[in-house]
Amino acid sequence: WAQDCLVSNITVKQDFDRMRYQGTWYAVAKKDPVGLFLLDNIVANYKVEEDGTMTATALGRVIILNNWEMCANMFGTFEDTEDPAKFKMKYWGAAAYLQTGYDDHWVIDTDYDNYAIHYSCRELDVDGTCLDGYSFIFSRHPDGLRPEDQRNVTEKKQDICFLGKYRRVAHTGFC
Ligand code: ODT
Repeated sequence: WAQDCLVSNITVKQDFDRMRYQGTWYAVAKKDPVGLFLLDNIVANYKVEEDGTMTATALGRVIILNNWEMCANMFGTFEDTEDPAKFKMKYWGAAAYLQTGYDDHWVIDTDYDNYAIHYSCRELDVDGTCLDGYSFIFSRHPDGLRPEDQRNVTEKKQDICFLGKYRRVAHTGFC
């Protein structure tokens, strides 16, 4: 079986349950996009609003204007699509000089209690593979993934064609 790496063939979490996904997730690894933004100390907090809309906040260390280091306070609202695990994320920062954008936000896999694999392709290549994308590996535990989840996470990194492209995300208490 050879992987074709077509974005349209990437599978996401079946019957994604946004209620169970709520709460705090610590980024333990990240595949960066072009124009890298969040560096480390990245923590996301998801919530389902009373009308059912999923929203999130994220904190993370960033460097803006070339050498100003700060903790970015980011907000996102999620638009539903026909697939419950695929969203469009509109995001912005607490301050005007932070990044804004509109990205795909797919939940590739999660067990809700320990790990999650996020995926976003920003730019499709002409052949249908991802030209520019990013991905977060999240854990419910600030010290990282449980050993029993690592195999599955590695498998999923391969499924989304990002295996070998991740870096570890440090948590030093900066944010
Ligand atoms: O860091 C990068 O290089 C790309 C990521 C930029 C998007 C950051 C915006 C976060 C908005 C708040 C939402 C929180 C949910 C986060 C989950 C994962 C990815 C953003």
